[in-house]
Amino acid sequence: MLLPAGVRIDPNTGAVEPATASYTKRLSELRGLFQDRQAFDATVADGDPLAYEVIDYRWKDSDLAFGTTIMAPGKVGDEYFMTRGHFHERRECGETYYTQSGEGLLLLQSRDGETRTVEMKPGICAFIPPDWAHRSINTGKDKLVFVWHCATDAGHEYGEILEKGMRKLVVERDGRPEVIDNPNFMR
Ligand code: M6P
Ligand code: ZN
Repeated sequence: MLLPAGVRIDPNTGAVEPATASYTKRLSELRGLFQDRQAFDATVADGDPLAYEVIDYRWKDSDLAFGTTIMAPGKVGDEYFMTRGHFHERRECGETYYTQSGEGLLLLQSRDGETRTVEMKPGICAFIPPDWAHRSINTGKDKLVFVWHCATDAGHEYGEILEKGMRKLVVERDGRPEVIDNPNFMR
């Protein structure tokens, strides 16, 4: 039987105590995501920085799961560090992202190609409707830490976003984040 628990989440580090699992993604594991391949190779060669970490509180016998994502600040060329981005395998499942610290943008794209962004900053809980692909982007100078909540068996579907990219990019222009069309988006 699953038992109730109070799980401590550190808003600055994203540490989850107790946690059930975690993984990290280094930049080299995100090949193909960024537009500027030369800058990508150079940044990987220059220490292959940690891009993000995901920490889970997840039990297969529960319908609900949550955890944190901790995203490092950084850029590849003028593109900010980002997550891979995914739809959910179970298309009826949405998600929430509640930002604890840092600043970023949540980039969303519906199945029929509508795009939206939601600002990520402390105090904002982003609602991700079912069947919208979502990618988070750290546009700040510090860590971006957020708490996510979704169905335990929502599943990740990476294929379409990995193959085609997203329709929009988030780049730095004059020191500020700007959302632009992705010139390499494959229809
Ligand atoms: C959020 C959640 C996780 C997801 C992670 C990284 O924390 O949505 O389920 O795995 O972001 O995103 P991605 O898997 O797209 O790289
Ligand atoms: Zn998700």
